[in-house]
Amino acid sequence: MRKRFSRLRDGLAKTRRAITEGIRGALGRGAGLDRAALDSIEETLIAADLGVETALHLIDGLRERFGASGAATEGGVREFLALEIEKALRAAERQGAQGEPGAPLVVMVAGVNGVGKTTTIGKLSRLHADEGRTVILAAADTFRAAASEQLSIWADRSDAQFVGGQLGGDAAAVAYDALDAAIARSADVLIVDTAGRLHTQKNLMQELVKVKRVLGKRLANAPHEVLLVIDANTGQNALSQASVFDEALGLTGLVLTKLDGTARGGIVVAIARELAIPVRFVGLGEAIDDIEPFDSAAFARGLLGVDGAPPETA
Ligand SMILES: Nc1nc2c(ncn2[C@@H]2O[C@H](COP(=O)(O)OP(=O)(O)O)[C@@H](O)[C@H]2O)c(=O)[nH]1
Ligand SMILES: [Mg+2]
Repeated sequence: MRKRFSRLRDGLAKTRRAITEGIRGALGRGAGLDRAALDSIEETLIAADLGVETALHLIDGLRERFGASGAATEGGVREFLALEIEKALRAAERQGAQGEPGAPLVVMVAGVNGVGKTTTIGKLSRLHADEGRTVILAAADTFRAAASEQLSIWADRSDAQFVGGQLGGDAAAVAYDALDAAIARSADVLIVDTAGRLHTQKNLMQELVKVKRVLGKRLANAPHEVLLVIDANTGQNALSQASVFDEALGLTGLVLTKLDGTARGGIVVAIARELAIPVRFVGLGEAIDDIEPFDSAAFARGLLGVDGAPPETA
């Protein structure tokens, strides 16, 4: 438990430092939460990628909470922001998909190139295997030869089975065959990897829609989860990625990768608040266990440094 807690805390270190230093600087002029201080905190929040809309909402809240007296302490401001952010994250939470008894849980994973889809699938596969579930990974990324190979390596690492397709083959056909195999072998979970694409590439988005539709033909209600993987360093473009993929596929959740080392962790808050899509997992490194289920409270506190955790080095 201790270790997992610290990992998220470490991942948020850069974003937290930027935010807490910004708040300290704003209040450090000794004029309390005056207009200039609020402006400066607003800039800090926007720089951490919380988004303009969310930043304005938080600043309004601060003005209301501390406005009249203007006598705000650094700790008080941090506590207030952590609570407001936790509220925003909780509002987007939704129950995870269960799948149906006697049939595999089908998870489809999408996202633009290089965000960490395949790596995330390997990590998720490991999490399921650790819970005693049998997992099949399907390589419906048929664009690159290396893609299939990469996924099969993750299958080995996570004790999952692997179903691939031919290079340049039909992604939907691979997905269909893999679900067929998952049902025949009574697998508990099928995770479908897809080729990276820009959300602006209409024909490729159509292919994804087809993958989704075909899964539903083989098994009613599949896929049960449609996850969009987003690189935490993407910045505000993540918002448009999420909204376009959501429109095409109906996302059930997000995975935010590469939270380790980014100073832009606030994007999670912007997405949750503006799109109401829940974050399911965060990626905190390249190794198989560098993943954590998303925890709204831990995230909000880690972002503002009010989690009371002992220092990382302890
Ligand atoms: N630091 C860090 N790197 C990651 C994380 N997730 C994935 N990566 C790296 O991002 C790169 C692209 O990952 P990949 O899974 O191939 O992306 P895909 O193209 O979306 O399938 C690889 O070098 C991964 O090791 C993460 O959470 N943290
Ligand atoms: Mg990939």
